[in-house]
Amino acid sequence: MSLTEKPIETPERLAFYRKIDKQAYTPLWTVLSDIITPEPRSRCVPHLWQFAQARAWLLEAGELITAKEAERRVLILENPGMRSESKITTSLYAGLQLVLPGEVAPAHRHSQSALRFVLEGSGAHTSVNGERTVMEYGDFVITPPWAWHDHGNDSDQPMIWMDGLDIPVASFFDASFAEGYGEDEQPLSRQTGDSLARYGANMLPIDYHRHGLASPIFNYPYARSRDALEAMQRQQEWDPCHGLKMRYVNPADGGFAMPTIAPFLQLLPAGFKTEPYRSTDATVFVATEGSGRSTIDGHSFDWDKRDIFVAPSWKWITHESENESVLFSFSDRVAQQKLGFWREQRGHA
Ligand code: GTQ
Repeated sequence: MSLTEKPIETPERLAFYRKIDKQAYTPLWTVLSDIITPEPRSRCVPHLWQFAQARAWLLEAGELITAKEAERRVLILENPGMRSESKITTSLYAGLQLVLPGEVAPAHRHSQSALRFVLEGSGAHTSVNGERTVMEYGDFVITPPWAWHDHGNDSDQPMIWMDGLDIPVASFFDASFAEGYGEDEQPLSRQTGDSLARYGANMLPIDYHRHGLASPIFNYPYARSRDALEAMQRQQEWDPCHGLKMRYVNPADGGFAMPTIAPFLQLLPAGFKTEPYRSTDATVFVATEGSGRSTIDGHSFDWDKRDIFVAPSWKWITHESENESVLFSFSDRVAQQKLGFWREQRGHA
């Protein structure tokens, strides 16, 4: 017997299994090699969603249902290996949300954490815990667990962003709670920009005490993150597997910005080809700038600005940038690291 093989069955054994099965018993040796595997075995497959296609279908959805009636007008990006499970990876959900001019997506809250990554439009807003933030292309916005949030669009253009949520994690733990606020918009109690000033200027209020696990900053503006990458790239210190890759942090503790979802932003200079890399956190990438090609588990995906693609756990990935490119990405790395599961490997033999 080993972890990779099952014992050969005999008629006596099979009769025994049938007898105990009726009372909800299963012999471990018949399933061990399926449940404790030498390497991750995932139904998650690599896939790319083209933004142009998604956008057309989102706008079509915009003629079929309002944001208010839908509660959230979102097209879920479903992993082709896990259809009808509302997952982009085994542990994470992703969707594309459209808010049309004049619309509101009503205030609600849930145990699941959400991130937004803005892909089109300018000037729509999200309010979180009494503060409104105005969103621009590439902004990374957090809705912490159980925080009231509503979205609105006072601009004259459609607004589209990617949502990333830990819905499958909450489902796994059977820990989903949700409620509506009862009004479209929550009352505002803080000035726009207050959180970023208070927590996002390399200072913290002198008597700051954390409340909750998410970062107190809830909009990480793209302009700032992009400026940082621009300044750093002059140093020409490229990680062979990642180019120049940064993680969005919670300034209160230096950990990831969210308790369950790890967000990243990376720059690849023009013509850069990364060395193979794999890690146990299946990762969702958004091409924020540029164009290129990523090869995941031997499948190549050409991406353009705004396309979204997913790499499963423990599959080799390489990126090749055509021109200078920026990739936003998110995964469950923060959760895996806290629980002791996370592994990575660079450059296969
Ligand atoms: O904006 O609150 O894509 O509650 C899925 C569930 C977005 C949201 C989603 C949600 C939201």
